[in-house]
Amino acid sequence: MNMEWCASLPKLELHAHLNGSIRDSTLLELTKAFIGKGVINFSEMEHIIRKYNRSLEEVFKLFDLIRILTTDHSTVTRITKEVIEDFASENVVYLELRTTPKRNDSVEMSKRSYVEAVLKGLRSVTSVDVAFIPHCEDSDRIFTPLPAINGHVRKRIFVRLLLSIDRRETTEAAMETVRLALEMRQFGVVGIDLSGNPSIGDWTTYLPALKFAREQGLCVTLHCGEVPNSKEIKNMLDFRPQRIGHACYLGDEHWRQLKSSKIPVEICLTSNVRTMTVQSIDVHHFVDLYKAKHPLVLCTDDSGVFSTCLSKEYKIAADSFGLGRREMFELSRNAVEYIFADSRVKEDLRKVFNSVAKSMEV
Ligand code: 6MZ
Repeated sequence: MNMEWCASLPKLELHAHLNGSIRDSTLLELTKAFIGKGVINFSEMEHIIRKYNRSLEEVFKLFDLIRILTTDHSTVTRITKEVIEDFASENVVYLELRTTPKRNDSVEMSKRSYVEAVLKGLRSVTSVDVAFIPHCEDSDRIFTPLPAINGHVRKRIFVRLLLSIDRRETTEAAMETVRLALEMRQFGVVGIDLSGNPSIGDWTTYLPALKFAREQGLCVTLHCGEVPNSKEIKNMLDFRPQRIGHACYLGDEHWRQLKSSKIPVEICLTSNVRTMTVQSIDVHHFVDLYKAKHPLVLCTDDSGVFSTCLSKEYKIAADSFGLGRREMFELSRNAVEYIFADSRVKEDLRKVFNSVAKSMEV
C-alpha cells in the first residue's frame, strides 16, 4: 500500500497517550536540559531510547523517565500542541487524546492545573483549526473548506480528551480524576481510561471510580489483556466498558464473550509487536477480529515511544493482512461509530468521509 495514500486518508485516532506521543526531537531537547542536574541518568535514558524492541517493563521504565522530563506546566502545554499538530499533519480528523492528570507539588501542579496546561496546549495550536469545545462547532464549517491562506486550505481536527487513571494510583486519586473529568466536560473531556503498567495493581481498586464515571455519563475504555490475567480480563469484559485497548492475551472463552459483547477494540499493531505482547504481526488478533467483522480501530498507542504514526499503522495493516484501498477506507470510516464524542461530531465526520470517497478512488 502506498504510504502517501495512507497519509491522505482521513483517520481517527482513539488510543494515543500524550506523554507517549512526544516528538523525538522534543524528547532529546528536554533530556539535554536535564544533563548535569543529577536527576536523570543520561546514558540509561539513551540506552532505552536507542533500543528498538523494548519489553513492556522497559517501556514503563521509559515512561518514568519521560515523566521526569515533562513535569512543568509549560512543557505539558508544549507537547500537547506538538502532538495535535503532528496528528493533524497526517490527516487525523478526530483525535481522542488520553493523558494521566498528575500532581507534582514541587512545581505547584495539581491534577486540575495539569489538565488546564493540556487545554492551553489545545488553544495554542495555530497551524490547524482545533475544534474541542462540545456544541460550539458550526457543523457546516468542517465540511466547507476554510478560506485559503497562500493557496493552502487550512486543516481542521476535532480533539476530545480522556483522563487516564494509572494503575499505581489509589482509589481516592482515581476518584479525583473522575470528578475532574466531570468538571471538564465543557472543555471536551469525554471519558476515562484505565492504563499504566498492567503487571502491577489490581483493577478492582478503580472499580468504584469507573462505576461512578459511567453513572455520570462518561465513557470508559480499559487497557485489557495486555498481560496474561484471565480473571481480570473476564471481569473487565463483564464490566462492559465502551471500548477496550489491546486485547492480546484473551483465551477462547474471552474471545467468545468479547465477540458477543461487540465492544470495540483499539488495536495497536506496532506497540504490540515491539513490546512482544504479540509474537509477530502475522499472528496478530487483528485478523481474527477483522474476519469476524468485530468493531475495531487502528491506533498508535505511543507514536513517540514506538516511532510510528497512524498512517504507518494503516500501511502495516494493509501490507500485512492484504487489505485494499476500499477495505482501508471502510476501516477508517467505521471508527466514526466508536468515538466518545456526541452524534453531531459523528455526523460531521461521516460527511468528511463521504466528501473524499471519490477522490480517494475507493
Ligand atoms: C498501558 C500505557 C501504555 O498519561 O502520562 N501508557 N499504559 N499500556 C501501554 N502500552 C504500551 N502506553 C502508555 O502518557 C503516558 C502514560 O500512559 C500509559 C502509562 O501510564 C504511561 O505512563 P500520559 O500522558
